Amino acid sequence: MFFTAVVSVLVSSVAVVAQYGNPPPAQPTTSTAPPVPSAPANTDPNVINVNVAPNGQFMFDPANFTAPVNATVTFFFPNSGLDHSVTQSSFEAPCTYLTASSNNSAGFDSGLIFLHHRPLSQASADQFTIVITDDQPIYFHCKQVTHCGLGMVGTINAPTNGTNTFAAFQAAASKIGSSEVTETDHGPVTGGFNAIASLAPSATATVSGGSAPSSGMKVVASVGALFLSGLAIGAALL
Ligand SMILES: *[C@@H]1O[C@H](CO)[C@@H](O)[C@H](O)[C@H]1NC(C)=O
Ligand SMILES: *[C@@H]1O[C@H](CO)[C@@H](O)[C@H](O)[C@H]1NC(C)=O
Ligand SMILES: *[C@@H]1O[C@H](CO)[C@@H](O)[C@H](O)[C@H]1NC(C)=O
Ligand SMILES: *[C@@H]1O[C@H](CO)[C@@H](O)[C@H](O)[C@H]1NC(C)=O
Ligand SMILES: [Cu+2]
Repeated sequence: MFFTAVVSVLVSSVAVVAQYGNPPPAQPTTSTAPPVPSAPANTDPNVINVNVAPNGQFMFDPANFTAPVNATVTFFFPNSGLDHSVTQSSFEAPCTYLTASSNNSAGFDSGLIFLHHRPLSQASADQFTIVITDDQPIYFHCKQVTHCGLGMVGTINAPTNGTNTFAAFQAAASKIGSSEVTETDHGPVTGGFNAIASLAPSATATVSGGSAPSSGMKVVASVGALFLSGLAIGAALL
């Protein structure tokens, strides 16, 4: 409890500094991170939960799965550590946001989730949900610099054989590796191609399937957290 409270105060003050335009603070190390809420187990094929960077690993879990039309896929962000995103891309350009073309509408993008700029009391598992609209493959990655090149990518309904498989997509991302181009973060983008996000990511009042950041603190719901998140993003752009 005491330890958690100390960490909370530290992170709170960091968040205040960040709002006044200083560069993003040093990332908390994993040894000081609070418990990371994890996604509930997948038992319903129409409701799929994905952990973003479980245990600080640069991965999605699951990273490669099928989802029927109308299924909801919800990404659970950790409440500490590095910032991450769920950003739609294409097989051809694994680490690049999918812009609209004559072949496709623009991709969905959670935007980078600046969780470490928040007080831990508000850093419950942010969630970002997409609804599958087609049986065609969906490719996505994390836009945080270096993460995609480290293989932090995922596929939904990718072919199981041939050239455009999950394995080939991840290999293509890893091949980009450290020459990955830094992507601009414009915050969340709703919509998408073969899957649609209707809402920006938001913190939730309850933490499903994991421990709350601190047992003594009530987790504050979305509005305040989104406001803070907006400030953090604004500060990062200065
Ligand atoms: C998906 O949902 C829409 C709207 O509710 C419905 O019209 C459609 O039949 C559903 N498709 C499938 C494959 O379930
Ligand atoms: C659209 O798809 C065709 C066929 O796959 C491809 O040749 C073309 O380059 C694509 N156009 C764009 C703008 O992505
Ligand atoms: C390759 O995948 C297609 C569907 O994506 C399937 O119909 C076919 O049987 C697969 N072929 C092999 C050799 O696994
Ligand atoms: C990706 O998922 C599909 C469907 O679940 C599976 O058939 C395929 O073997 C997986 N590919 C890899 C590389 O894990
Ligand atoms: Cu990441």
